[in-house]
Amino acid sequence: MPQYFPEVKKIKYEGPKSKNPLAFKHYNPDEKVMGKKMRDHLRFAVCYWHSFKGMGADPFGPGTILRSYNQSDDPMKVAEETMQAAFEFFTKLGVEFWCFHDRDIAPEADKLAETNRRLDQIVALAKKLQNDTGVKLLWGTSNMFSHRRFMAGAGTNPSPAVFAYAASQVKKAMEVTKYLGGAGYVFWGGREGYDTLLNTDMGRELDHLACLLHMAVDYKKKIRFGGQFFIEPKPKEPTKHQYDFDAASCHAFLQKYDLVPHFKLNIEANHATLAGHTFLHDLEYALANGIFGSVDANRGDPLLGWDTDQFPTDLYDTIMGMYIILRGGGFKTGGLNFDAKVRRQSIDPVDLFHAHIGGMDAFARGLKAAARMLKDKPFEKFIRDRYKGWNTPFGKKIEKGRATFEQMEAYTLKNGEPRIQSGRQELLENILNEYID
Ligand code: XUL
Ligand code: CO
Repeated sequence: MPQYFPEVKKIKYEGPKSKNPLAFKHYNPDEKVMGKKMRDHLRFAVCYWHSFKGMGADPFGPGTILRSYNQSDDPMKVAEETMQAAFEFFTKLGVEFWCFHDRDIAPEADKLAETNRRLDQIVALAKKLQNDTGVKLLWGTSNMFSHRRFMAGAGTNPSPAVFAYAASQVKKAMEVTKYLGGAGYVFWGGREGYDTLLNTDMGRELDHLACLLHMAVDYKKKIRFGGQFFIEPKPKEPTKHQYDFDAASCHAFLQKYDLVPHFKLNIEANHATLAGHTFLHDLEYALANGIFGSVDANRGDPLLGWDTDQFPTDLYDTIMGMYIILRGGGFKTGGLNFDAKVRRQSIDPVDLFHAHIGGMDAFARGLKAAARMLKDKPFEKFIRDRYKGWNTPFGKKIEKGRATFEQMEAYTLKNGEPRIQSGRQELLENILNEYID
């Protein structure tokens, strides 16, 4: 079998003192943290679209990256060689999981039947490579945003014929995800939004999106696919406004259409920042509402207003992200999928390794620091104390919904001006810094 990354051997853990750029300094897969192996806490996945199909194109120019596995004129040969290269990469990097869109792994043909046949052919190869290597599928998904038929959306398209095409595509993508043993299936509404309200019936589009998701729920039962369904919030790009704007608007949508029991959220860091939140805000919202599921790990650039999908290296985000995730009980079916791409100037295959090693080490450091914080509980103690007034009979009565305005007035008239307390933000930020290493 040809080697696509001959210059790189299996990446090993060498510890924090190592200067080897092709070694982990912090991610030691079998080391236990809070009684569980790091690999089982972090559940790292490589995404196929950026790492194996993204060649560095941007709105101002075509790709800059050339790979030995995409040189053939035969698109099916390219698909096969790319899949071989991807599994060589997963194995050398030592990740447990991968993720894909249907159209990343096999090229679309003119007719759906032929497209599905091509997909089956490549999925058979993926299944073999999964069996040979032990690498598993974290989630599959369907690309319903690249082809021109989806220019006005998939589930929210004004045409029921396009809706039907989208549903057929989800049906097939769910079948192959099940066949590959996927732990989940993601819905990211790439063009489920609008460019102008002047041509859009928002209420009707939302109803249609819910119809598509209900059909998926029914089909999941029918084919006995046991994986978790995820919705991935994103506020805009490619459309001006996307309906799955952020964790809170996805939650409202799921509640309105009785879909909460069937979906969790796949929170992507750069999508949360595009929504004007932080990654941590959307994680916390999802956990507080019992809908956290998985993470698309990346970061944006504060000076660029779009989805730059950079590899995550910010330790504040990885520490606080892991702290929130661990407080919620950790990943169950989800994981940390690197929905991230190397920069346009990072044209060498080795750059793909540097990028993933950096992201994995950043989350490993986050995990270890979060575990130390969970042991000491400096913030929990402070927060518990801050809200302790609610544990008194007076506070409990309000929380249980048994209090009235008249009682609030009587209490205030009797007790006068409330005693207020410092929020201690500076102290808490100093404490957080102490956990960085
Ligand atoms: C796009 C994005 C997608 C989803 C899967 O911004 O994040 O790649 O993760 O469709
Ligand atoms: Co994503």
